[in-house]
Amino acid sequence: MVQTDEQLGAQKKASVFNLEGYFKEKKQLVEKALDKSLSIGQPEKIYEAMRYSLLAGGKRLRPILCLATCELIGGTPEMAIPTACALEMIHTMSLIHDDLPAMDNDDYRRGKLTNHKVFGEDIAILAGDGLLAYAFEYAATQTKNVPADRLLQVIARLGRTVGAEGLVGGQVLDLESEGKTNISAETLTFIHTHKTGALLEASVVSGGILAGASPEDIAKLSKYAQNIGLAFQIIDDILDVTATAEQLGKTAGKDLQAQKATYPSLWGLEKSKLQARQLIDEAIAQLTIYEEKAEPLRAIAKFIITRNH
Ligand code: GRG
Repeated sequence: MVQTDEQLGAQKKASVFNLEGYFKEKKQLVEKALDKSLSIGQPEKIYEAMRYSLLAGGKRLRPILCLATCELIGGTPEMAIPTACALEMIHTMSLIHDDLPAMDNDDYRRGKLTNHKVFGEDIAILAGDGLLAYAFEYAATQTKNVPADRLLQVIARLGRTVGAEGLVGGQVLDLESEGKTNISAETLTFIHTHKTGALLEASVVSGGILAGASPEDIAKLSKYAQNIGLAFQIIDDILDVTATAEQLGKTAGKDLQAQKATYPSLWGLEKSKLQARQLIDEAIAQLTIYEEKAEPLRAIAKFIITRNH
């Protein structure tokens, strides 16, 4: 039967992926799991500090990417949820340490006072350390129905991601570059692929590993993640210039104030937007073979460049 243009249009509309609904459902799952993952123990103060930042909201992008990829490769949310929580614990600890006076010195994060502003610097450092250690313990002990060799790969990957090969390395170069006016695009890209990209890539890849992805899948997923990771950071830099503190939930204009090299300072706003768009197109191109099963990952990639917070 030949379909009319109207019928085809209606069909297309109905099949448009509902990212808002998807985010809402996955976010609820993640929030519930995070709340359950960490109850108050002794000494109470450190658990309160850890929970304060872990449950302070945020987009929960990393856990959602992990869940989405696990499902894309044929796994279940149950297989990925402990790793998804571990990823958010690692992300949260990196934000706590990043906000410290010795680093970015921020008073607000996710619309709330930063951890050290509420609990003091000493406890904030320890809350970060506690979350980092617990992330590994949690993924290792709580993951069910996943072969041990896959879990071991995920844990090794997470270790590499947080260390000098990843977040720590990126942060060091970022700190060393502050106030320098001659930072190259290569240095800036090194900083961001390590500081931001590495954890996004680990989120995507770990979901795949848990579900038993092939080396070919992992290669495609890695490329997808590297591209969205860099685009994410370009947009972050753009938002630091264009968004309000209210939209960001943290101080706006911080990069300019700290004389940080950013993509807009290097390329200007228009070229930065164009580069981000190209990276997203390349990321989406990696997903072709997965057809409609990859709709969540495609929609997340598009969200990254249209987000305003
Ligand atoms: C990991 C051992 C270890 C130490 C930390 C401080 C540090 C080393 C690294 C800094 C990492 C960092 C803060 C990178 C910035 C990443 C980034 C763009 C954060 C904002 O992410 P969103 O927008 O935030 O996903 P929400 O609040 O939505 O989760």
